[in-house]
Parts: sequence; C-alpha cells; structure tokens
Amino acid sequence: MKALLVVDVQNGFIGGNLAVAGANNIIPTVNRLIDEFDTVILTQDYHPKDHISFYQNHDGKKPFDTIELPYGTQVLWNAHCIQGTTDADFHANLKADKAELIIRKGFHQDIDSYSAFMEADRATRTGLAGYLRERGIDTVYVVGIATDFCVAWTAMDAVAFGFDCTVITDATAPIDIDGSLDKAMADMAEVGVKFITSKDILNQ
Ligand code: VGL
Ligand code: ZN
Repeated sequence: MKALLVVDVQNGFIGGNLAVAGANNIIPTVNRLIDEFDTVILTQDYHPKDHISFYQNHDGKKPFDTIELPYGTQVLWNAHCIQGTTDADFHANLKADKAELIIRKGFHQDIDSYSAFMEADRATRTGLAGYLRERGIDTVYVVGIATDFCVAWTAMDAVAFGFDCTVITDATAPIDIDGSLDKAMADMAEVGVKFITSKDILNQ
C-alpha cells in the first residue's frame, strides 16, 4: 500500500514569512498527484512564537545564521508558521480536504523538526511511522516544500524507518542556501531515496 506525503504546503513558505522561490508553481502538480492517490497525508510546520529556530529569539542573530544546540547545528529562520496564524495555514489552492492525517511538527519550543517522522534531536518521534504501519502502508511518495529541508529529512527518515520512498522532484521547491539543495539530493540518493517526476505517475 502506498501513500502520498505532502510536506508543508503552507502560506508561510508560499509568499509568507519564509517564502520559497517558485513554491507557488508546484501547487497544481501537487493537486493532480493528490487526485491520483487513495491515501494522502499532509504535514504542517507548526511553531510556538518563542520557537528556538527563529532568529528573532536569539540576540544579535540574523536569518540563516546558525547556532549550536544540544542536538547539533541549527539554522536560524525568520519567524514562520506560528500556531494559529494564517502563515501556518495550508495554502488556499491546495486540495487539502482529502487528507486522512495531518502531522504537525516543530511544536516543541526547544526542538526543530524538518522531518515528519522524527524531530531534530533525532530521538522524539512524531508517530507517523507507527501510523503508516498500522495502515498497512509500506511505500511513500514525498512532495512539497522545501526540497532541501523538510522534504529531504522526511524522505531520508522514511527510508530509515523501513519504507520504500520516492521523491517526485517537480512537485517540490528548494530553499537552496549554501549548496543545501545539491547536498540534500546527494544525501537522499545515498540512503536509497528514489526520484521520479510527476509525468511518471500522471498520464500527461
Ligand atoms: C522548513 C525551514 C524551517 C521546511 C521548515 O518546510 O522545509 N524549512 N522550517
Ligand atoms: Zn519551521
């Protein structure tokens, strides 16, 4: 059984507080893929306003600076996808209604979470792997934003948790800071994530 994981197609990343170039352009493709899959799961970046990943919460820091945390290096982002704000809502054009599960992530003040499976401390689980197993799903297709952060970490963790995982590349959009896209693509390939484009699934 397969599922489509739609990562963070939220206002914050589409013209919002952490806008990703070109992210708006993937929505029609994501919607066609949603139509094609029986099981659709959405993820939602969902931070408290005092979240540790926001540069505004660290004196003297600016966007894309890094800090060292107990779990490793953390990139500092503009405050984004704050719980209860429109920035955190799914984009109005996303066919979100079909989703059978929404996994919220990044809600612990002191831990970021790019992956939909496990938070950045590499210990706290979201429950997604257990959910998929209980649903009999062994194969996941990943789309959404951002290719080099939440999509990549989700895809690599899918493999780590034993799922067959394919990223549909033209249904993703990257942030691409300091070579992060090339690195993420190489890292994903190395662990066994597969890549296709949407035309391999949609007859177009
Ligand atoms: C993301 C940076 C911070 C993402 C989320 O969805 O890729 N990136 N929070
Ligand atoms: Zn975030």
